[in-house]
Amino acid sequence: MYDLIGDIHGHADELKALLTKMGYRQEQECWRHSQRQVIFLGDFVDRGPRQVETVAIARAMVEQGRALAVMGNHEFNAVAWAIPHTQRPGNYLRPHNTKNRSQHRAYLEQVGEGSPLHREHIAWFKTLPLYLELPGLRVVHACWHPQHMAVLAPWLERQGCMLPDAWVTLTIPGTAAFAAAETLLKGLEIELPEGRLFHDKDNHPRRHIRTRWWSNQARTYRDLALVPAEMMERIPHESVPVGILPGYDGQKPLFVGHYWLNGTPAPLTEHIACLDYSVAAKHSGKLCAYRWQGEHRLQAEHFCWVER
Ligand SMILES: [Mn+2]
Repeated sequence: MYDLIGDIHGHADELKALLTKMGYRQEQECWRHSQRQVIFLGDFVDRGPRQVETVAIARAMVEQGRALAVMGNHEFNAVAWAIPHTQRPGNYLRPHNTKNRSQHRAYLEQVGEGSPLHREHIAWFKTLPLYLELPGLRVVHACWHPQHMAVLAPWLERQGCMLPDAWVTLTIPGTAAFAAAETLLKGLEIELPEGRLFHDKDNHPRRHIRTRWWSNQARTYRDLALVPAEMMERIPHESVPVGILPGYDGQKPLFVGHYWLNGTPAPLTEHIACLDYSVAAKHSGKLCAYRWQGEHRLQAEHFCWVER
């Protein structure tokens, strides 16, 4: 059975505390449990103070068969940052501009940009699948979207990780494959009606909202927006176009990270749990897990977390 762990973002101390709380012990450089395995939901790096140690713990567990893991948008970006752009010498698949560098700076400083360890990390990130479909459950960093998964199929190996040739296509905006990878890793964003925008917490104008993509009834932009409560009023209360959301079939429980939730961890729906409880947020947060016992219907009592 599996213990699923949400976005860690370099908070290795909280990761060790959470593993300890769940009965894992460190032996010979690897955390293990006699009966259970971990599934990491991605976003190991960026932001936090101990990113190298976080990757070391997760990687050792994966390599020794004690854990599975999927890719988060931060690992995807880290790989794209490190791959030279063959058509534009001196450039990279993810542009080294000020905004992208500031998002990635803590990681680059901790790992040593261009160091052998950095290259090892990138090689390991490339092995992470974009999603996992296991016998009793599903795992993806942000959005389970069967249509986009079909678009991505030609770019993935059987184990779900990206083929070497896929990186160029999946990092260049404008293709269906790019949109598909973005959606799985960052969630489904929809554009507001023509001419509408809202200002986010940093007062940046936004034309797109993150959505509760799993909702099975098309309703209004405000109903579907996944924004902090205090921003909700800025989202228009107009109907969304029919068919814009994939919904979720509920055939198996689904675990995601990514959404920076607050409050007491609980399932989003009967069949979907988000385990990102903002461990890397400015003031406080939690590192959150779900201790799955094979159930189809998720249970609030199976969440387990440590405070930062
Ligand atoms: Mn994320």
